[in-house]
Amino acid sequence: MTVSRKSTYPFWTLILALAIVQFGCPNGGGGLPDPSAGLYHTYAELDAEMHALAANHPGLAQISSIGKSLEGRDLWALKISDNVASNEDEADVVFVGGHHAREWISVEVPLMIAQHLLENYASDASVKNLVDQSEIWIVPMVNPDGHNYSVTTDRLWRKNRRNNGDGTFGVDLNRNYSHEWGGPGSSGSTYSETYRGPSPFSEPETQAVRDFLQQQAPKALISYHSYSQLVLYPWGHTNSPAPDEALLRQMAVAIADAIRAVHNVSYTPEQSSELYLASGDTTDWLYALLAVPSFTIELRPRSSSPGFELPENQIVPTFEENLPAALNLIDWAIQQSNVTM
Ligand code: 0X9
Ligand code: CA
Ligand code: ZN
Repeated sequence: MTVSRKSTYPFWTLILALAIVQFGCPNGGGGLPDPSAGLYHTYAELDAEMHALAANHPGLAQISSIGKSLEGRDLWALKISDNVASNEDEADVVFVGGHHAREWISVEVPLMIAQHLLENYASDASVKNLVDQSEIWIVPMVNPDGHNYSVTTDRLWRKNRRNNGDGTFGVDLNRNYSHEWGGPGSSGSTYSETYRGPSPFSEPETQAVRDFLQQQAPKALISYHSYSQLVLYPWGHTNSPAPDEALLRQMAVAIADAIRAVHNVSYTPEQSSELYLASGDTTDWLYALLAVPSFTIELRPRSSSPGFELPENQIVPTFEENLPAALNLIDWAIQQSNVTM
């Protein structure tokens, strides 16, 4: 008689097990392989890069978490300044990105600004001057849960990953800030892409940004988004002009001019409300709180094709054209602090 095989598992599992032993498993033997976003950074890659920047530039760069996302990811901030460990009496300037999950380029631009400042500090006297006289904060990914979902599951995801409890997910973080929360251009429907959440600052991500900005009280801020190539200034919740309309407009025009000077790409400066009315965004809230210039820059491309899916070969030129404007804004903030009374 023949000997029967008594194994619980079919024979092919043995072959598979041998194959894994032979060829290894991409992720240490468990779970899914790490997601990839090509030349764009995933959350894990951003985390690693920011820690590497801090480690490679001690005294000049310091990483901290300003809070955690709903799913528990740290919201990383990189501070760049001389004597970085001390809170000096220097102008604070903030560059944030990644409020909206699918706007991958909005993460890359602030990250590359940080890289530029740190990698050129020793060789470029103008960079050194700016960094020595200011405290620059880079918060490149405010919505890591949504970004991860965009990378792994749904490229065009916008909101965070709040379980709304009715089968829908997500709050639009750029409708969740408190100034005129619930006003025009935001939705009370959980199904909407512009769902404002159940209350102002209902989300841990916007709470973290709120607490961080209240703490730092920056002299200026840029919040990067995509797409449309716009330089937007408050107000966004109303067509009425902001109290500092003239200054805001002048600065937005200067930003657009500085951008165009690099690659001859046009970004249109305008009041946020001219794009469309929207209530509860970052820049309206900060401007209402501190009356400091707060801009939303909508990065490349100009139109819905390719829209949010900006080709990788445009990451570097988009950074390049936005760098001088960012440096100018830091310089402007320093000059404000130097005004003698
Ligand atoms: O709608 C937004 O949050 C921003 N555009 S995006 O396509 N990146 O989603 C624009 C916000 C500008 N603010 C106002 N228009 N209030
Ligand atoms: Ca300093
Ligand atoms: Zn956006």
